[in-house]
Amino acid sequence: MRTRTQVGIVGAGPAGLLLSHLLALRGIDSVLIEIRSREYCEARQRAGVLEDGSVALLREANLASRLDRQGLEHGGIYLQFDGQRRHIDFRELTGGRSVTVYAQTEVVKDLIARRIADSGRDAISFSVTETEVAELDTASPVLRYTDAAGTRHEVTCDAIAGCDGFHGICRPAIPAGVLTTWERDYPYAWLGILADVPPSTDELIYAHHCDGFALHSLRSPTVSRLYLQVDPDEVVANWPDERVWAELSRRFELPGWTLERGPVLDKSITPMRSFVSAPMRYGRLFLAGDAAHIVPPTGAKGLNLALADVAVLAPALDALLHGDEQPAAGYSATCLDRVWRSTHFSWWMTTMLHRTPGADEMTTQLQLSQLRYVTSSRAAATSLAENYTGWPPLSRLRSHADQDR
Ligand code: RFL
Ligand code: PHB
Repeated sequence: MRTRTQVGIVGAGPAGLLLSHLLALRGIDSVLIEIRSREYCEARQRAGVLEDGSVALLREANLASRLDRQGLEHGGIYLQFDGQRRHIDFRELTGGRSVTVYAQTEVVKDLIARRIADSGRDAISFSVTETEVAELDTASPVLRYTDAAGTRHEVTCDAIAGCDGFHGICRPAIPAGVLTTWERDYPYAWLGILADVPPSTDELIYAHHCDGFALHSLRSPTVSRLYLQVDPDEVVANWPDERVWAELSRRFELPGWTLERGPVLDKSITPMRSFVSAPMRYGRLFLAGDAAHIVPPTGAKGLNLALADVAVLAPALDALLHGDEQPAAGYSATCLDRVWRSTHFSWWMTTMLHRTPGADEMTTQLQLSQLRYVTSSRAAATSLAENYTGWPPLSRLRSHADQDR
C-alpha cells in the first residue's frame, strides 16, 4: 500500500512518541511505527529520573497530568563512600532546581494514551516487521514496513526521524564514511531489580563500595528500584533474590540504617556503554535519542537527552517543511553540545563510583578523594548538581534553537 505523510518516525520509545505529539501540536502529520507490541513498550523497565527541564517540556505539551499527581520531586541525592552518606542539595546549590522521579514506563504509557486519544488507534503501528528507510538524500525519503496484519506499506515522507534506539535500522542506513562515532564499553554491568517494598530512603543513594557500586532508587512510595554493579558477563540466573538482597545490604550498610526487603517484581542486567555518533542528520533523515547516542545510566541522562533532542527537532522539522532550512541545519550541533556534556558527566559519575576489575589501590584512593571533594567543596558540589539537574538547562537549548529561525 502506497501512502504519504509529512514525517515518518521509526520507533515508539520516548523520543519517537514525544516527537509525533509535538509535531501534531504544530499541525504536522506523522506515521509512527514500532517493532514491539504496545504491551512490551509499556512494560519495559528503564529510566526513572526526569530533569526539571524535561518536566517543564512535558507540562507545556499538556502531557503531565499524571506526572504532576504521581511524580516525586527530589531536591538532591546522597553519595555514600568510606562509611559515610553525604547529601548533595540541588535546590540550595542551583537556585531551586530539582529532578522528578517518574518511571520511563509511565512517560511511555502517557504518551501512547495521548497519541491514541488525539489521533485514533492508527496513530501508532505496533508490532511491524521488515522496516526499511530509503531515498534518504532526496527531498522525499521513503519508509517501508509490514504491519501486524501482514500488509506491506511504502510511505513517502518529507523527512524521516530515526528514533529507533541503539540497535535500530536508521543509523546503519546512513552510507559508510558519513558518520564519525566515539564509543567506550565499561568493564561492568548493572543488575537492576524492581521490588514491592517502600523505599528505605527519601532520596536516591549512589554508593561507592570496595566490592562495587550500588544505587537505591524508587518508583513510588511503595515500590523500590535498586541496582548492583556486576561483571559484564553475569547472568540473572546467578542472582537469586536472597543473594541480591544480601549484596545490596552489604554495599549500603551504615550503622543505624536498614535496607527493607520485599518481593522482587523484575530483574535484569544492563551493559554500560558511552557512544556518540555525529552528525545527527543525513539529508532528510534525522537521528534522535539512543539512535544517535548512549550514556551509562549512572548520571540518569539517557531519557532526558532523548526528550531534549526531539524538543529541538520538532520546531526544526516544522521550519524545514515550510521552506526554512536553517534550524534543521543547526539541529545536530545544537543537540551534540548537550549530548557531549551529558556524556562527560555520565562517564565522570560512572568512573568515580564503580570498581574497575583489576584496578589498583591507587585508583580507589583517587575515587575516594574525588568523592570527599565533591561532598565538601561548594564549587564541586554545584558542578554535580548543575549537571544532574540538566546542563545546559533545556529551556536555554530550546531558546537557542528558536533563535536559529
Ligand atoms: P528507546 O527507548 O530505545 O526506543 C526505541 C524504540 O525503537 C524501537 N525500534 C524499532 N521500531 C521500528 N523499526 C525498527 N527497526 C526498530 N528498531 C527499534 C524499539 O523497540 C524501541 O521501542 O530509545 P529513545 O526513545 O531514544 O529513548 C531513550 C531511553 O529509552 C534511554 O536513553 C533511557 O532508558 C536510558 N536510561 C536512563 N535515562 C535517564 O534519563 N534516566 C535514568 O534514570 C535512566 N536509567 C536507562 C536507565 C536505561 C537503562 N537501560 C535498561 C538501558 C536505567 C536502565 C537500566
Ligand atoms: C532509576 O530509577 O532507574 C535510575 C535512577 C538514577 C539513575 C539510573 C537509574 O542514575
